[in-house]
Amino acid sequence: MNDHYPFVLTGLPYGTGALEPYLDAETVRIHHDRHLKSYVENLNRALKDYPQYHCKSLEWLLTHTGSLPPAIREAVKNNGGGVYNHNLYFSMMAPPGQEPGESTLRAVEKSFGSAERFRQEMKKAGLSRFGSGWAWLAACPSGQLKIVTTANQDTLLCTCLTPLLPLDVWEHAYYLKYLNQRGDYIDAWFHIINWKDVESRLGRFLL
Ligand code: MN3
Repeated sequence: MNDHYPFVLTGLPYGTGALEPYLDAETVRIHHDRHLKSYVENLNRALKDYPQYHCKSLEWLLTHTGSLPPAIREAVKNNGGGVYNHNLYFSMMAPPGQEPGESTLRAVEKSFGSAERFRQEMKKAGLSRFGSGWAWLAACPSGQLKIVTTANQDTLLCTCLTPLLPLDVWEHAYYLKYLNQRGDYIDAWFHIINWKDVESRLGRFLL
């Protein structure tokens, strides 16, 4: 992926129907091809007339929003955050049938007591985020896992937390199939987690 201006829409690592029946092809297609695409386009539009930022990475832009010109600060924060969060989100889902590996399971059990308890906490967090935002499984520098939420397209980049697993709880992520039943979407999403990716992100904390 092009990690500087002009940012490009990253392709999905699976077919739009690959997450069925938990997440339908139409939801995945519209979410990726329209919503994520708009974030990419709006980010590029915001940066277009500011060549001094054309060599900057997305992470740099998102961790330096305070130093950006006021005219583009919000647009870069919201659309850049949208690009960053969605690239993680789409890459961290996978066709049904994956299970957490041994070391991930151990880390989850150590922090939450059990995998079931982790699912309960994650669901509770996703449901409690009022309006639009994200729930995250994240790692503290100590290796302790925790669940947090962020509003809108805020990222975890300016925190000390390492994101391990993002859950998009914006209505656009589930409304076509689940209408207003966010909890049903979250229950379904547990079946399509890319645990292999969680494990590799968790890797450095397991040493
Ligand atoms: Mn979304």
